[in-house]
Amino acid sequence: MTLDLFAHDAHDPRDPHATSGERGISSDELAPGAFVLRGYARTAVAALQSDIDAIVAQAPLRHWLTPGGKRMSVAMTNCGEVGWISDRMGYRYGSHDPLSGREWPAMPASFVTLACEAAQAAGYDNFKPDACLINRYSLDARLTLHQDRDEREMGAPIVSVSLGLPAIFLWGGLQRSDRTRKVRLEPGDVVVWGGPSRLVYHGIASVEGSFDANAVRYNLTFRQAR
Ligand code: MD6
Ligand code: FE
Repeated sequence: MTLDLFAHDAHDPRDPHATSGERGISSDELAPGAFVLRGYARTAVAALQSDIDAIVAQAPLRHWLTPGGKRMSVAMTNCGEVGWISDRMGYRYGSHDPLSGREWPAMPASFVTLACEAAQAAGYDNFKPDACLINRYSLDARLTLHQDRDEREMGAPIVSVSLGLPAIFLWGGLQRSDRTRKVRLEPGDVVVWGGPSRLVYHGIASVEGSFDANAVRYNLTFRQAR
């Protein structure tokens, strides 16, 4: 399926009136309520990356322990009113970075705008993200199949932005044992999901290498957590 996305888009400074079709953006519907907006954030990747670097300077990326005591291979940090935390006590959202004891860095206005516009393009009005989880994947990092269910507001979608190296995203069903399909996510792709797909199992199977041995993948997920 192809949606006609925005008639205008604030992320393309060259032509704010270009239609999504003119900008080469298409959308795949993964399942009811879940869309991959191909290249939606393409013109914003450099600005997003420098905002991420500034956040990481205040709240460093770290490898959380799972409640079972395993070190996660994905390195994480947060910005926004609350951040996603994991340790032996479980998964949860908290207003302070446990490493520093300080509040998480504020969510840049450009992040909020991008997340809200992408949500709207997928049919979700009034998205108000209060949490942005920043994930960094090196080549050996994986994210096993999981549901995102630590948020209070299950009526709100999640908006996920891919940057850096491409990755193979696993898209399953509402049961962990459901078949998964593989979706290749490239930098600038945005996945929006909610509604009947809000609790679909998903993960990252692998990250694709490149000639640059230091390259990594970043992913931003915006949530309405509280
Ligand atoms: C990732 N994303 O793309 C991992 N969760 O790196 C997620 O786990 C995720 O992309 C909820 C909604 C969208 C996502
Ligand atoms: Fe997730």
